[in-house]
Amino acid sequence: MQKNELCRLLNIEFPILQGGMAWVATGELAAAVSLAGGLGIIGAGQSPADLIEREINKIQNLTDKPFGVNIMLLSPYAEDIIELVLDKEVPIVTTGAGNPGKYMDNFKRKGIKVIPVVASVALARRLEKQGVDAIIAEGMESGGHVGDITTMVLVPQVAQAVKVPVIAAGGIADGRGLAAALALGAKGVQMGTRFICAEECTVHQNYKDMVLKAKDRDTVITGRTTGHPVRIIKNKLSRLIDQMEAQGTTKEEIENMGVGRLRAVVKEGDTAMGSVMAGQSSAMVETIEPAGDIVRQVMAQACEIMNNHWELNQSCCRENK
Ligand code: TUI
Repeated sequence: MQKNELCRLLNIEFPILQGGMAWVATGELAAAVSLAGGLGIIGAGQSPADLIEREINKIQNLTDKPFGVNIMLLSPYAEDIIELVLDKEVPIVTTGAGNPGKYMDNFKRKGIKVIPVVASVALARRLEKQGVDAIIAEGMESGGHVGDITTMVLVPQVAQAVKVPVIAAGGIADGRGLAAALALGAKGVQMGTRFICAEECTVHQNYKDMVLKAKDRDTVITGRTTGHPVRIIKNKLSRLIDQMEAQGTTKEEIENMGVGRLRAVVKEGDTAMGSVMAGQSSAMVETIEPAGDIVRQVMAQACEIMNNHWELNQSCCRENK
């Protein structure tokens, strides 16, 4: 396949980004994705800069290919991470859970490509004016912190509203999702949940097993009352938070309930009281395989789907001429 606009912008072979999931997206995972021709992204989450520096060192020792770091803007360490990516010559930054506008000049001065995640058309428009290089439009099917619009509805609207390339995220786990995203006007996809089950992903096996087992209705959005809704796989923690919300427990108490819970499932495999962040596409993840195989399969399946529509495409074009 020829490179498209997004591949040229990021200097990658395939328009497939791996989500920069906190604690989950390590240097090993990101390296495997970048080596296969996609874009691997390290998730800085709420970790201090010294931990993320180690992950950047890992990927820089494993490959010369482009990679990214995701900066979670609600993190108390966000500014330290920004210093770090400026210092380490990280080529691409994605941002989540906020507006990276005030840091744009610093990134641009270093030639860093900036790709914010948005969950609304309004923010996409604002950020394009501030000079971002591309935009990830993330639907509420995603895992972790989510907005309230589905991918199917958000992506075409963002693609119409901005000129920079749009990357679709949320609910995409295979080539069918990539083909659909391209049809909606995106130039590529970002997948998180599918890569939790990559061989190179170092999370606890219990976390991977929970994603593999999940069916269509097994995720839920928790913490709506806090203003930071988070999609996780249903478990004891999600039921407890539901109860607290129903009883009118304060926002602070509910937020405190979540502290350290993602780390607990990633490191200790606590699937009962851990925050098992994963998207609705968990139901479509069935195997653990190398990240490179995932990238190649997704690409091959999307190409096959697009080719299969060749006849239909020809007949429509004739009829509509
Ligand atoms: O950021 C994510 N996913 C995340 S962050 C995370 S850690 C966390 N834990 C508890 C509470 C909050 C975060 C786990 N998963 N995805 C990108 C994303 N960004 N999704 C939605 C947004 C978003 C939402 C509102 C971006 C900007 C925004 O508005 C900013 C503004 O100023 O208008």
